[in-house]
Amino acid sequence: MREPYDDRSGRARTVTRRRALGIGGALGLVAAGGLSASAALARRTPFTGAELRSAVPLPPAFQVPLPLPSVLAPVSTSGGVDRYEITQREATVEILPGVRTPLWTYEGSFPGPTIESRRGRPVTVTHRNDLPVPTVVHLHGGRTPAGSDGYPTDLVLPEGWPDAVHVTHTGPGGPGHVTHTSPGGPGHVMHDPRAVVTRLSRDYTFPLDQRPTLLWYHDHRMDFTAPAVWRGLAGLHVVRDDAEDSLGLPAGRRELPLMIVDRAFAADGGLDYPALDPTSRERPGVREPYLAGVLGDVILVNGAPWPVHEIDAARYRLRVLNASNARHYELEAITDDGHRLDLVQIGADQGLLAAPVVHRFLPIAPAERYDVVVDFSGVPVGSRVRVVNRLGSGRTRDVMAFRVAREATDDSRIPRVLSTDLPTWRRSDAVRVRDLSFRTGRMHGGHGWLIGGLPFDPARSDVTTGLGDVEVWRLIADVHHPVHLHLVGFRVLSRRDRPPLPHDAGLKDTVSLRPGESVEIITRFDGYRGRYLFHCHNAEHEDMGMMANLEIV
Ligand SMILES: [Cu+2]
Repeated sequence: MREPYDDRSGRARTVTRRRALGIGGALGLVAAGGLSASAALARRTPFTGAELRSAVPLPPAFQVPLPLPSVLAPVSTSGGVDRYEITQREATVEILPGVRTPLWTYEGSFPGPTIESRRGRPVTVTHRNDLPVPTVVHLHGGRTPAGSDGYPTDLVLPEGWPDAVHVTHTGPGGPGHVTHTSPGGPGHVMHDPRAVVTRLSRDYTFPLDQRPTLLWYHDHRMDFTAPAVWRGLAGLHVVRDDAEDSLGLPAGRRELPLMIVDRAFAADGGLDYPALDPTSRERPGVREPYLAGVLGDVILVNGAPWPVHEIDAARYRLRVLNASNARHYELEAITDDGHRLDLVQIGADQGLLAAPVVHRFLPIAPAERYDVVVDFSGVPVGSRVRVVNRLGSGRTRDVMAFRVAREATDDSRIPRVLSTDLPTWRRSDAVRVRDLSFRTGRMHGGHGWLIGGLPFDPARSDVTTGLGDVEVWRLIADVHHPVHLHLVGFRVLSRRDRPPLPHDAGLKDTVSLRPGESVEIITRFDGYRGRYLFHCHNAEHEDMGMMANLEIV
């Protein structure tokens, strides 16, 4: 098999030593020498963003047990709908051993509780906002009616949030009116007459009429998504169906969700984040060196630093999510004696592939998911398999480890045919082709991240398409931009005018554009009419303008 990243070869290693320069330096070049200089520099770096350094002692790797997020129990299952309640609240959690870290959480934990659902069975989640700021919930990858999709101005206001200062509304659930200050400062105000603002709580309904896969829910508030997710507002949502259950894939305790993030810790034990306004109340944005993205020096999996998990010598299904704000990973699994285990990809963002794809390492951008089977049966009992990020250096090279604890029987299998329902859209099906650039630029007198040369404006129409239309989008990037479409899954048609890479297989909702790269995707705008979004899922880029409206009529 062709190695996906062979075009970058060994250069990344030399560049990581120049970390002090980072992309902060590259952004300096944007001002001095224009976009091409930025792209030229970024092309030689494996990351986009700048790394915070923790101010507390960090634990050794592979000591803390891997937590598994608790599965939320429904409050009701009557009437064909599973009903859940989640309270968004502050909580203090021990992430690093002996260190107390205040977080913003769903139900007091990070990650939030997992919701397990069945294809086609609706789920309603009542989110109550007990946090000090407005929130918005988006179910990433959900095929969701627009009213429950978490549009960034559909705020849920906390108690005591002043109506008059930034938001006015006509009543809970009623038509709202949001006035919001932009990153450009208080002089620039945006109006969104279509916002639906509620106070204290909101019901989100998810029909889940979609392929089974790993979704995740997270905050999506206008201008403040990055700090809110960084503080802990993220959780998993699994969709299953009978067809997938009958495949014989590793299941039960041999199916593990792995939510990977990076974070940094301040001297007081709290999470460090370079916000201009640490309260996330008024002024969005981050300090200049971090404009390209905020990276942490601690890798957490399911909320634990560099954890270890005891396993059987058997196949495991690993459902990997990169929930980091800006960090990219190239994951590989290496035994202590240096042997690399195959990563057998069975699924992408939007569910099962047609057939398994074997990787030696897997690149994963923010918000992407991979469903992977790893066979540990050949690993001697008592030894260890490390999951490593080839793009990291020093401590960020380690992610987690598995310790093989015992021999075991294994009746799981990986069928040669995993699914037969993947869309087969062809170029000739497309009723239109759009070109969309994802680039840095000026926004309201400051630095921004732009789509098609424009920063996000909720009141502007960007893409309008008909329900059922098939379109080809040609996306082009300056630095790394993981591009995410709400509502629909898509297929990757080409990368750099060449065939897609092996990890582009299947149905995706987020595609990783690497520096200077163009990618073509094809999709059918199916499901629901209404106002949706597409955006960069580097959370800092997203907050600094890199979103656009997707109107389905
Ligand atoms: Cu971006």
